Amino acid sequence: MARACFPPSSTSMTPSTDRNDALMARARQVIPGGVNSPVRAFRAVGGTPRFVQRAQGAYLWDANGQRYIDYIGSWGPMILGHGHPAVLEAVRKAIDEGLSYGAPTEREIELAEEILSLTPSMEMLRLVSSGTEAGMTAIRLARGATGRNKIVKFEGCYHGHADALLVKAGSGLATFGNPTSAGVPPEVVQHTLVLEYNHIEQLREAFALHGPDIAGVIIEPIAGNMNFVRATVEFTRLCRELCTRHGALLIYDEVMTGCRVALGSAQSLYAQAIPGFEPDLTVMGKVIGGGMPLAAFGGKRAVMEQLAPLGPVYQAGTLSGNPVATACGLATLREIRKPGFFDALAAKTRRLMDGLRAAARAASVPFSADCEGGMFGFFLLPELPQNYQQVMQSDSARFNTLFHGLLARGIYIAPALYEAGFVSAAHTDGDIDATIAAAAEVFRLLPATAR
Ligand code: KE4
Repeated sequence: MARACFPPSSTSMTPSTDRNDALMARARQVIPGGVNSPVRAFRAVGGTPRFVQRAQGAYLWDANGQRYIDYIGSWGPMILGHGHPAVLEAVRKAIDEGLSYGAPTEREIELAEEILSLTPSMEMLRLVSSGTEAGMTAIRLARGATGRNKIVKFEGCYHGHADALLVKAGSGLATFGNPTSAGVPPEVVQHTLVLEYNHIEQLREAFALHGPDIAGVIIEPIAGNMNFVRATVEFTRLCRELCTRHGALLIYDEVMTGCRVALGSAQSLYAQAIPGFEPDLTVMGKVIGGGMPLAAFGGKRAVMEQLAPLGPVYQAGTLSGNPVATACGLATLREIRKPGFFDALAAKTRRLMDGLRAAARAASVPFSADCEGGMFGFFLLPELPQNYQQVMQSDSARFNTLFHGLLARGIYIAPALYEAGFVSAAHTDGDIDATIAAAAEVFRLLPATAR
């Protein structure tokens, strides 16, 4: 998705970043933009990315030895915090047994069984190495299983960087999307229809126009790539009804929300509101790999058996089901399924949001926040947004000031206003209170005119 860049803010409050600056200059010589994934480059907020030296528990240390309370958690996977002893032990043991075999292992079955037991909508799954790969293959599978080409996605949702999904809305419902990246031919996105998130009438109209050709609808049920925007229950019900009526597959992208907003992922929350609710395919990543390159997609047996070697839909991977990554994921899932884990995590996240809300109110800063399990989002807007257009009404200059103010106080949040945040089991009440106190200071520094 194309996103605007903003000028760097004053760095007068930040501690010395000499070594980060030096490393960035060196990185730029050998890695485009100095980073291996664009959002790490701080382009939206300006300034120099922190080069991480090490991490432990809730903390990261940068190249200057400066400590930060980490609310990015590797963009979601680190639900236990960094360096959890049970996870490290499982990984060390796995390493001793070999790094990769390119052959099946018992541990892959165990991890598949573990994920399936938490996610009843899936009867089978396949393990891959990234969320992008999982989302891309779920689309191919939906097309292969239905014999149709059209895919519906929603503006502001991100499903990885597969060509067919790097697309923004076309000029109307009768036209399909436009590429958001150079290198994606218009023909490749001609079958992707981009609709507004939570827009009931548009979804109805899209199915009325294209129903028999739609292979699937892919959605982030809680859109972490719009910071934190929930699909309404009404919208979710309609997605389900229309897919069922028209024979399309409902694909839940739970790469971010999977085992993060609840043990049973976001779909378990919607199933509480809509009895019997299930997506047809689920895409997962991040937490299920515990910090190693691992993701998955799964669904009902009849659909999953369309995959090679059983069926005609091809998919493969040299490192798929890697023995070290599966050990890491399995150890992580075994921790998070312990009784009370999610209640405690959700309580911490709520404590953070409640504290930030109160601090913003005290400084008369327009603010709204939402959270679920260990995932949160906040906006410098008086009301929670419902779609991408509303998210983008956030004042980027004020977010920029907030971001750098927090960073200077040792608090590391995502360097973009459209990215969710994450609390881990390692965050203490003390960390959270320190974060709220830092935010209270920064809220008071926001330009008076903007409050
Ligand atoms: P990866 O290919 O990055 O493993 O996963 C792609 C993906 C798919 N679906 C959702 C809902 C996602 O959030 C992601 C990846 N998330 C981004 C953060 N917005 C990862 C960070 C990055 O791109 O560097």
